[in-house]
Amino acid sequence: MRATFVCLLLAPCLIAAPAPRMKPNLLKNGSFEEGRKINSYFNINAGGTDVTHWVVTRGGIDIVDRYWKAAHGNRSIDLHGSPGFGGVQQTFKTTPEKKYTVTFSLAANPDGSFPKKTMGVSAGKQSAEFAFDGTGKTLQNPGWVRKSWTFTATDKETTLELYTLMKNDDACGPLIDDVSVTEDD
Ligand SMILES: [Ca+2]
Repeated sequence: MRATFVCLLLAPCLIAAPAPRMKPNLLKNGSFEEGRKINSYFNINAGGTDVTHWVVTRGGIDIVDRYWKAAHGNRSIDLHGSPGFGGVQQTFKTTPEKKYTVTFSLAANPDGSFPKKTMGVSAGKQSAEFAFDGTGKTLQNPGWVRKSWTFTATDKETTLELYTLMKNDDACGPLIDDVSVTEDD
């Protein structure tokens, strides 16, 4: 009887315990899964919008479907096109003075001649640089790592750009996937 009593007493508490709150991703198509049908990879030059909700910047990029293992889903982006030194950007609503955290997966095109890659992330006028060493990585295991960076919004909307900082290996650049922006507490 005592055990039953304890269970009844605890049950409402367990049900009422708050679930961890998943903060919404302010980006659309952050994993690059939506977009035109492609076979293996597809080069997109600056201004291109073939990756739904994203705009290609600078030179060109490749959207890649299963040629190497994506960090999430089937598709990821090579920030170097075929060839080109590019980036991708997306604009979303923000609240001035609020902090936001950008999180993404980073790797390197395993076919490149220079496995050490560098890339940048910018939000408005703030930016940060990231590096990845793809030495020994393969198409089946690109070695994706999670990176994050926090910025403070200055306007009612913010444009996030992820872009290469490299000037060599013009068809084999840094790889990105699974990008999110969440508002900090
Ligand atoms: Ca993906």
